[in-house]
Amino acid sequence: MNRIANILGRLLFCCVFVFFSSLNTFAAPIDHQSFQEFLESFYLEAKGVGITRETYDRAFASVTEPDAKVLKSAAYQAEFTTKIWDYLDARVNPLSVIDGRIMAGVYSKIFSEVEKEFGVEASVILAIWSMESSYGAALRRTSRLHYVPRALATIAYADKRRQKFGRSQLLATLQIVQAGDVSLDQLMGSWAGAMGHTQFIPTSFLAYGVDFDGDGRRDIWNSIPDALATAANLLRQNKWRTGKPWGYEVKVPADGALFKGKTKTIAEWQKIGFIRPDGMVFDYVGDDAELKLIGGDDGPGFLMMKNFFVLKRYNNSDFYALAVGLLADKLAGKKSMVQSWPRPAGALSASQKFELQELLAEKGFYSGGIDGRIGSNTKKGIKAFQLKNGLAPDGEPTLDLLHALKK
Ligand SMILES: [Ca+2]
Repeated sequence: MNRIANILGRLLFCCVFVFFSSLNTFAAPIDHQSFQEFLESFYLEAKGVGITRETYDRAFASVTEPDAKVLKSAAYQAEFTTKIWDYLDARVNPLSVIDGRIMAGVYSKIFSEVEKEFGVEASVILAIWSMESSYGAALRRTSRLHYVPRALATIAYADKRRQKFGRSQLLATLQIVQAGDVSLDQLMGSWAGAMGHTQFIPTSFLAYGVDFDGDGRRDIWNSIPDALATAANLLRQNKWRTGKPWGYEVKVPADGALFKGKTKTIAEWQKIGFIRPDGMVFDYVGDDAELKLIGGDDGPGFLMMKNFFVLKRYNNSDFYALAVGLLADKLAGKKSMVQSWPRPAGALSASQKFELQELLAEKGFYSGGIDGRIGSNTKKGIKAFQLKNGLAPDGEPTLDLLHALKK
């Protein structure tokens, strides 16, 4: 358990709701104000939504300058070349499944109450909890957390591209402060303001936050019942269909890829020749489903139903919603994907990625988590190994490299 907790603790924080895609960030003050001048002028806006001077001053009492780390994160340009199989390897793997089963046992009473109240299956909430904060483990990495009023004020003040987001989220944060859901020293979140076990941004917290343990506060930071119920509430409010699948993996018939992005009933898809790869029959043949080819035209097909799109309300990404769906299936003991992803020749499978990290660690080239995520630290380790062994230091995790490590 310790090892699992430790590994989970190292899993990267997953930032929910917020997926920024444009490319230019100018981390410079907007409107030529100093940060203090900005805070002073923003009070008028806060006052407009009912924030008292007392709340405002209390929220910013400890804040003297922008959060430099927030600006650094805001300027970071995410890689857009991530493939779905790499994304899933890092999130739907033996580790997330084992720990999910443990958490399902520990919190079984809460899960059955949440299921009863909100009509959302425990396996789905577990999968979201895993994706958002590694079942809370990410919240213990306090060095990665930011004081939310300061983080959002920084964005509103200096991040041209996200200024509007920063301002509206900052106003929502001040409303949370005023409502007293959480003490100021615990009002921590990601650089972009995603908070607590289920990584809600402030406006979503205000819209969906639930006090499920009945102590009078909606506390998604410390109360597991509140956090899980809040996630379930978001799905319910967006019309989650209890007991129905998120969709089906399908075998795409010849030329079937032409229908990519089209919506038809399952029965209609069947008529065109789409089948389940395990030979099982479709349920819900009258339901609408959209054909998605998330791994490209040569990869497995998916007929995505209503619940898939409800999951995207949590985080508007096909990768995210598919990962939640597949992990939930595994946690519910259902069969997972049958077909393989079109991984390029020489690419590693999920288990081989774990093996690679273990071997690098054993040989002293890597000290990060054994989590199947090939991030910059793992790549650094690979390069160090390659240099030491006379190989071209490209940092790429390939089968050849794995074989070299095994020698
Ligand atoms: Ca509560």
